[in-house]
Amino acid sequence: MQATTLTAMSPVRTLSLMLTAIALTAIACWWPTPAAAAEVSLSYANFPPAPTFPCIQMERWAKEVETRTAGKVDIQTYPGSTLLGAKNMWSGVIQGQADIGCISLAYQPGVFPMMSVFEQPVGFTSATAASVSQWELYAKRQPKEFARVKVLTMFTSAPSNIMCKKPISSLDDLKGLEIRASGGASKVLELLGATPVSMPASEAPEALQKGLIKGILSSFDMLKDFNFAEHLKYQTVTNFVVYPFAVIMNLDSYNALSPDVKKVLDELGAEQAEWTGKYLDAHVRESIEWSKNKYGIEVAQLPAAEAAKAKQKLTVMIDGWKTKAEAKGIAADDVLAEVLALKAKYDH
Ligand code: 3IO
Repeated sequence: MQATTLTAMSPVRTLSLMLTAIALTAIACWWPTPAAAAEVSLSYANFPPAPTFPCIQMERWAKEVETRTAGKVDIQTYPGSTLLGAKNMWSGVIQGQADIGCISLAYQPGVFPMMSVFEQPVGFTSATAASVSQWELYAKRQPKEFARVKVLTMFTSAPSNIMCKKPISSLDDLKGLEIRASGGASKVLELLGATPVSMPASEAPEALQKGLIKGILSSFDMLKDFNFAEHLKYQTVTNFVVYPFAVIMNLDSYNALSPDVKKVLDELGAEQAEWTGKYLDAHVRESIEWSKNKYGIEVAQLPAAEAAKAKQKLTVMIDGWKTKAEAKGIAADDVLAEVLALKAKYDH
């Protein structure tokens, strides 16, 4: 008797089951599915902590790419050296440990004979002007020092100043003083008689805490973003150099992208350089105000006579850059003239 109950389903019941199935299928098709999973997921490594400007620009870029590719591309960001650190960023991206990475060129002296022109004391007074100039020079000349990667954008720090435990009002005050810097900025300190201690920005907090350094030569955003204003009360405006950066992508990762995605990335290069410069220039002003209010920092200009002396001492630096660049087959005079023309065009 059991068999009968199983097979003899009433026609009404069969119809209602069929209708239910049809209705469920219809609902399933209509129900908004979560945004289609991204077709491409890219990792983006950065060395300093998340609140610093290289990471702020990274998040902005990631968001723009996700929006402009309508969710096709998903960017996983790794701030604070969680995927690659300052020293293995360049090689790590080339090897594919991250798809994208942000490098400060000053951390690898000798590797970028052309673009290190932006580490020279040519007198940029804003991150916006220097960033736009750096990108324009790169885009036009495509130096072969970057041939192993795809360059997505470039930008610079704001002009570098001395953040110190003691006031600096003359070059004499700098004599033998241990100051953290890197690349071109370290060379500046050496020529002025200070004792440069070279390391990436991400290692500076520990060096300061251990008393290995008395100050830092970099841009004023660090006063707030690394909380350096707490221990470095005396700021001396020198505008010696900027630190150039590059956002680089693994070549295989880039080549694997579809033409429309490549186009989105390519078109963002110039815009991102300018966005980052503008963000940073505004943020430096905010950082100084914050530091004055919270820690009562003092900001002074290097006296004009001392600044003139410094400028004189630094002229050999540009000659040194030229010699090294020429040895690598670069038309150094031509490049330098172009940088100065870009500066005249954008820096006022
Ligand atoms: C910098 C690097 C990482 C985070 C914030 C920053 N502000 C200015 C710089 C420039 C730089 O590369 C350096 O080492 O001072």
